[in-house]
Amino acid sequence: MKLFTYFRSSAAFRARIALNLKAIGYESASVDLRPNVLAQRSSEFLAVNPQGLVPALQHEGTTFTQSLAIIEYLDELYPEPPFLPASPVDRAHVRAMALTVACDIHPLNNSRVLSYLRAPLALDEASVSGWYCHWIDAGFRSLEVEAKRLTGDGRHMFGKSVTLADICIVPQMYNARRFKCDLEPYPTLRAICAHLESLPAFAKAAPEAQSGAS
Ligand SMILES: N[C@@H](CCC(=O)N[C@@H](CS)C(=O)NCC(=O)O)C(=O)O
Repeated sequence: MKLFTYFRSSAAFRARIALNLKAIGYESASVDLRPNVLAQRSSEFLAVNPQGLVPALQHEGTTFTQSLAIIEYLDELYPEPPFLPASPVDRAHVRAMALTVACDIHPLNNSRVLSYLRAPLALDEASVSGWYCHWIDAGFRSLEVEAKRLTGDGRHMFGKSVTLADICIVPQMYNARRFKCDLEPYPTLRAICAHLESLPAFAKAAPEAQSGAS
């Protein structure tokens, strides 16, 4: 498998965690998202993913995009360990928490959105950070309540094993720290992430563990 990734991309971070949890070896192709490079908008990468976003995964001649679709593809291809619980009710809870991150927080804070705030909207860095942390807060407030209700051990978002919700929360927490958002109001999420980040599959997927991280 070949993963188009960027060390700092939180959506690619999700895919890297999933690949590691399934113990799938893969080749990494770095797509430099820095504003002065914008490799995601090159014709070469747009031929891989017309959306110009990472991650993208190539496997057996097919290219897959969207991190959650990639992760569910891997889960269907390699069912162990499962990323979703067995019952439909529990699966819906896990998916809801994952989607809170992937649909309600991340898209508002993606790099192209932040770039748009800087230019043409001319927001200064303090305002951009304020925007970032506002949407973290809006999402984390509900996730804190949900995780407190659904965790089985204070170390996982749902139950007592790693699920799709854990794969999504860790990269988002990483970025929230990077933007210096106030995380004091989220003790449950912080405790869960502290545990998950100690697991090899998560640690190996972290931005600083990627080659070319700077
Ligand atoms: N919903 C997509 C989001 C992908 C995405 O937004 N990736 C970001 C990095 S985290 C990206 O490639 N940004 C490039 C840009 O904004 O131009 C997914 O889950 O894969």
